[in-house]
Amino acid sequence: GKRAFIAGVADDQGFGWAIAKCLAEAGAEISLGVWVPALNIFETSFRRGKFDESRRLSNGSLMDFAHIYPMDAVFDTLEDVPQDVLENKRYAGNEGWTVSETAAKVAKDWGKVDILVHSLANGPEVQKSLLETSRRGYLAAMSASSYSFVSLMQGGAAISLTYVAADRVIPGYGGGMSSAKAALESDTKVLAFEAGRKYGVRVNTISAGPLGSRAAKAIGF
Ligand code: ZID
Repeated sequence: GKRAFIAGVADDQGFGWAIAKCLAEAGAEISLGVWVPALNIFETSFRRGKFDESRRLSNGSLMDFAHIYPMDAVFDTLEDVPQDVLENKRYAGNEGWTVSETAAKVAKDWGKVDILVHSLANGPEVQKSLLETSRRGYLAAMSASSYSFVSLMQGGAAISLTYVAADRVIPGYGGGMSSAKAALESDTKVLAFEAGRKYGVRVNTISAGPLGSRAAKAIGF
């Protein structure tokens, strides 16, 4: 079977979870990269059986994960992490969660990843119009939602999720999130060219329809 790493699952409500299920149905082994501050509640809920119903596959078995890693896709190396994050109590007790450290763990535990699924985005100022968005908020949206895809590319076939606000005006999709999706879509083409030649893999992005995930509810979509 194929090995799939899915970045951006923290409950059973989002696209990442749904994609995990499809891949599990198709016989893939799955590991997750869970945002560090969300990991504790995810693992607790998982252990207590909160997701058991939605883990059920068509053959009756429960979807399982080979590994669940804490990850924060806005940091590439430990040197990139500011002191306040290191000391944040939601990060304390977890280690090796930057992108490069996570990639090294995955390579050690698993070897090669066949499929990368990027199902994560974050725009701290998404509720502000682009006109009102600060530089910090804009760059944070790009870092979490666009560069994270570049950073996570480690040689497997890759797919991410985008939104039509990249090329049409969708009021309410602010904070630089429209910019971030436009970058993600352009990067998908360039990465398909580069990684296609370097690794012989495909790189794609799917423009998603509406799903009542945690992220979507947070912006009132
Ligand atoms: P989700 O909350 O399940 O997934 C986002 C995940 O990202 C969460 O698990 C977070 O913990 C994680 N995350 C955030 N920051 C970081 C970080 N720094 N490091 C690691 N993890 C982090 O929500 P989802 O399933 O909606 O989002 C998955 C992908 O789908 C994202 O790229 C979205 O932008 C994309 N997407 C979702 C929707 C939607 O409707 N849910 C739409 C388009 C694209 C959309 O907004 N009509 C109106 C709206 C839309 C479509 C049609």
